[in-house]
Amino acid sequence: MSPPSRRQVLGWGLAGGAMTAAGAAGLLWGTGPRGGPGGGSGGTGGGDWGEPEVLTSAGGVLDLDLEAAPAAVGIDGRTAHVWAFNGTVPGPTLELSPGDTLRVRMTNGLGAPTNLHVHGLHVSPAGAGDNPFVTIEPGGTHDYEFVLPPDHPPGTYWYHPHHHGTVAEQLAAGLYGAIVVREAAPPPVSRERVLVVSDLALTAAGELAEPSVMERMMGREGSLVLVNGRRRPRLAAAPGERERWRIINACPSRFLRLGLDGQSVRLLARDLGRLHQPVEAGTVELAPGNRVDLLVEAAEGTSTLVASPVDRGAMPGMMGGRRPGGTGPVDLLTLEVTGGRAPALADVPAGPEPQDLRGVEVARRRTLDFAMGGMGGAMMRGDGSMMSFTVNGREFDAGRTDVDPAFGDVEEWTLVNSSPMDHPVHLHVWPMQVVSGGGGDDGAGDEPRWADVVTVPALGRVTVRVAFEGIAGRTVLHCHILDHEDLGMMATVEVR
Ligand SMILES: [Cu+2]
Repeated sequence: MSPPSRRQVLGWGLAGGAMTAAGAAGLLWGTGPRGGPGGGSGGTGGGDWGEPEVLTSAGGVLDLDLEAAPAAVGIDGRTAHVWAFNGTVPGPTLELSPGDTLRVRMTNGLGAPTNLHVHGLHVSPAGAGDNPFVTIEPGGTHDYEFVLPPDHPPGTYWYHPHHHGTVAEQLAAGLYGAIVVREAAPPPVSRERVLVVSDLALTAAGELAEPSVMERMMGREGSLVLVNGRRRPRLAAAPGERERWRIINACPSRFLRLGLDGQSVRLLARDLGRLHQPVEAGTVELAPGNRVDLLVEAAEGTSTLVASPVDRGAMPGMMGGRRPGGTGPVDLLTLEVTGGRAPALADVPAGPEPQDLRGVEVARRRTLDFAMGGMGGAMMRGDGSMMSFTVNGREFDAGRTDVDPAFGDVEEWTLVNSSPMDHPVHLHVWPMQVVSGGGGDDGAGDEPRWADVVTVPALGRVTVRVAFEGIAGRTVLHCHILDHEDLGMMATVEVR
């Protein structure tokens, strides 16, 4: 991978704190002398590598209790008061196979409504399924049942709350976890790791910090960027080993442009889509919600996984020149490769030929316009209430049906962004194939490019095709800058 342009030493609070009222007042956790193990001068960060508990299906079923509740967790040697699934950040990793049934009895231990979404899974959105219209009141429970079809694409997915109006807040508080759908014949690797990347904004006392109105409109970015709830963990490998990293961007708004200096890295999969052949990866970019599977061929030395800043646009005249993602590179983890050389592994065989909708007949074409209203400078009010976030000019209304594909049809959608900020668009249940626009050349050439979050650049457009097959029902599409979604940039989709 290409090296990061430069390296900065980041005090956690100082990085993003400049954009918050709390940060300006010096109240963010980390604005004082850096503490905790490894947090001192030139430290490589606190804590060693770790992953959440893994819960694996047996006999075709994974059955678990999941409670969303306040929790005190240790981060970098200190105590942070967050919200967590089953007391850990991230929550447990759920390991499934195609055809499995996932049953989750979810309990709401928060003081606010919540629910659960299984991001990327091709499962029914009806009833007890992946239903974004469910509300679990405080103290309540809901029994979810997600039935994966036998031909469900293997891959890296994740879960998080999806209750409209509080999604960004609940993710920013610590509520997310990984889902891995196993392959029958995985590529040969020395080991596999799950890397859930998230960000947190904490006060000096370790409490969750409130975002400003401006931060919500830009999409909040916590200054403390974590991998599996740890700051700059260290992990070890031997030369010649091959690792598979399943990386999930669980940040509410932060884009990740990832580079791993000094190592040979190949892109194996994006979102649900295993590439037919892995390709050499320079930097790879993940919008919020995106995943990548990387193959790392370990070479002796010490390397750092760095998230470089991504310019995702700005609102003119409203940010005082500050732009989201402009806080400098962030070191995510350190890989130390030492010791005797591992025996060589077999080559990675080609994956299945991906489906390609480019040659098929399109039943219907639509244009979906993602807009931020009230942009005319003077119209801006201090409370942000003049700013509307819309799809085709309308804010989200759960009772209205916006997009109504017929079951079995292939549709072509032109996703238009008429605003000056990027919007990563996520469609639940049915994956999208990018057929034009979208940039982000990942080296896979003309190969079909599948994703469940597609970034539509500021003032740009992207064309996708979607096959509404396998599953019918009513769900949503929305911007995965989750503050934008909460502010209205979401539409209903009903497939009949
Ligand atoms: Cu957006």
